[in-house]
Amino acid sequence: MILYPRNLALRDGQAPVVRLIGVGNAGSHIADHAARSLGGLVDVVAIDSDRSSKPSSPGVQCIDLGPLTTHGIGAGGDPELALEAARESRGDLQKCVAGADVLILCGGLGGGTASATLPFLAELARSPGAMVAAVVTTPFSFEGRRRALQAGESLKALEKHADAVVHFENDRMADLQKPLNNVRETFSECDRILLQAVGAIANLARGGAPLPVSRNDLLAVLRSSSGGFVFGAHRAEGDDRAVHAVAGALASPLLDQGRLLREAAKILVHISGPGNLRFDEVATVMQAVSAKAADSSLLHIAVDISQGHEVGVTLIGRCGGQARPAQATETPAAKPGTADLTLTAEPPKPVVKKAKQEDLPLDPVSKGPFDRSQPTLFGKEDLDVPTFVRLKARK
Ligand SMILES: Nc1nc2c(ncn2[C@@H]2O[C@H](COP(=O)(O)OP(=O)(O)OP(=O)(O)O)[C@@H](O)[C@H]2O)c(=O)[nH]1
Ligand SMILES: [Mg+2]
Repeated sequence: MILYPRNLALRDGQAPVVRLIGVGNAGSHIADHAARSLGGLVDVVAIDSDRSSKPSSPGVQCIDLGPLTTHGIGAGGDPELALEAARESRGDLQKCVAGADVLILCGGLGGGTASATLPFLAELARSPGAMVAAVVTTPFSFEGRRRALQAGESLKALEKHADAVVHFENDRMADLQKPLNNVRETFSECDRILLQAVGAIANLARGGAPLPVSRNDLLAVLRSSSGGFVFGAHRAEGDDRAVHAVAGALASPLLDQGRLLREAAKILVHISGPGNLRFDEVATVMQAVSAKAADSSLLHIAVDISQGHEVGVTLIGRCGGQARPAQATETPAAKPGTADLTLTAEPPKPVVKKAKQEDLPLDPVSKGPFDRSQPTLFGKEDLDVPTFVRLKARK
């Protein structure tokens, strides 16, 4: 039996309020796309300390984070500064989490704004009692050790405050792309995967008819923190739409041709389709998933009648005990589309063998929870502190 500490019961007869909050540049980007693709079915909010990264979609409510602290130009990779900005905007953030039954918080960890604000928001959401799921990325290894550490600290704090944390490694997602893809294609493919996951969780949390997934089931799949998150989604229309949709979802590189489903203790299967979705199509999907899953795997099914002509299949699961090491640099290079692509639910354990930072005789400056991060020093300048902050500091 699973016990849930939070009251997840809905007010009688009311649809759940699902709110997606994107934080920082990457989070605002996701919010922008989600507002278009989720078609107003969920509230979408973007929060950033950088006014230049505002989403263009009219369906997004935008909140400027800490305008007095950051002057609207971002936190420049500094989570301490971003935390001050979040504290300054505490009232706005409190209003932002109020009244939601389910909050989906997303952003890229490793910089300042999202790293500091996402755990702050998750903690604020505790008192109204909303279910809080975070969908985050951790930095590419080429972004340096400091960002990896900042992301690791933030991930730990998120795991403390959120009900579920789904963690995608940027390295891992980039490994899935064709090596010859240009940078823009690689990024937009990473964003597409993230958006699919965020959209699927939002749709599942919203419920649906005729067969909604209970949020306890959703939480049971999302929250088990021991293993990796596995995910696949596909849509198809026309003849054999159910066959093609489930085949596409099972072929998702994030499921390694469905192999990882066999290691998942719990799998959530969400099938969406138009009003003429047939019972035999649902059965076809479930049979195809069952054939790839272990006999002991617990399948949760949700069926949602939606607009349009397509049948959509989304698979979400957790692998028990198969989590790959968090640092991609510590493992052999993955072959696109064929490697062990389980996305870890564990915080990264940054061990960078090559990085050697000499100690310089500088005055120690407290960085709070990020005290253990290694600065990138050149002369007496910390290059991780953005130029505008360094210049201001010298005035
Ligand atoms: N997948 C993906 N990851 C991104 C993208 N942009 C940024 N990231 C990741 O997100 C991390 C944080 O970057 P931002 O979102 O720009 O940072 P922020 O939260 O706005 O923080 P500050 O700008 O430092 O205040 C980066 O280190 C990247 O790893 C993107 O377009 N796609
Ligand atoms: Mg930013």
